[in-house]
Amino acid sequence: MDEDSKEIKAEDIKVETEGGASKTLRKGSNPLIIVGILVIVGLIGLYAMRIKNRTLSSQPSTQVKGQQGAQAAATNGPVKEFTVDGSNFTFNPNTINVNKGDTLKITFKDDDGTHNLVIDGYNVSTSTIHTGDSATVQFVADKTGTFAYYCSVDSHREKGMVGKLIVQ
Ligand SMILES: [Cu+2]
Repeated sequence: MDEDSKEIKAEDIKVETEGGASKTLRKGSNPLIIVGILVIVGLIGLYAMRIKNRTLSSQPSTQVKGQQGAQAAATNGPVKEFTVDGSNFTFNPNTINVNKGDTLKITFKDDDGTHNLVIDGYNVSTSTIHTGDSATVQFVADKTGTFAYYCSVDSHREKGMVGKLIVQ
């Protein structure tokens, strides 16, 4: 049945064109189909690439958003972590240098005795802890200056539990 219909088609072509031309058309019918498929595949490919380009172009915009977010965080400065060891009666280190805008994360480790770490200039203080414990405070160093940090237990400050936070 299929072959019959093909022959009919071929005859139709023959009617419209001369013998030689109809042969080439008939032979060329398969390549034409292939070309047609290639064109369709090509169009699908182009369409797929367009979609891909769209998703690719949308990704940088989210990356830009991410960078803006990072920049927004950068105005607060990086988080700078410090560990301050406290013992009877000293802080180690007893000087901390940071830049204005830095976020400070200070972990106060109590190596010996009952202590705390207080920074009046920033309204920051840890709870009073005991040997082996630690406490963490985090804040943004948003003003320049030299601020004392000290232990407010008894007369520990006078005995030497005092240090300097220098914000430049
Ligand atoms: Cu103390």
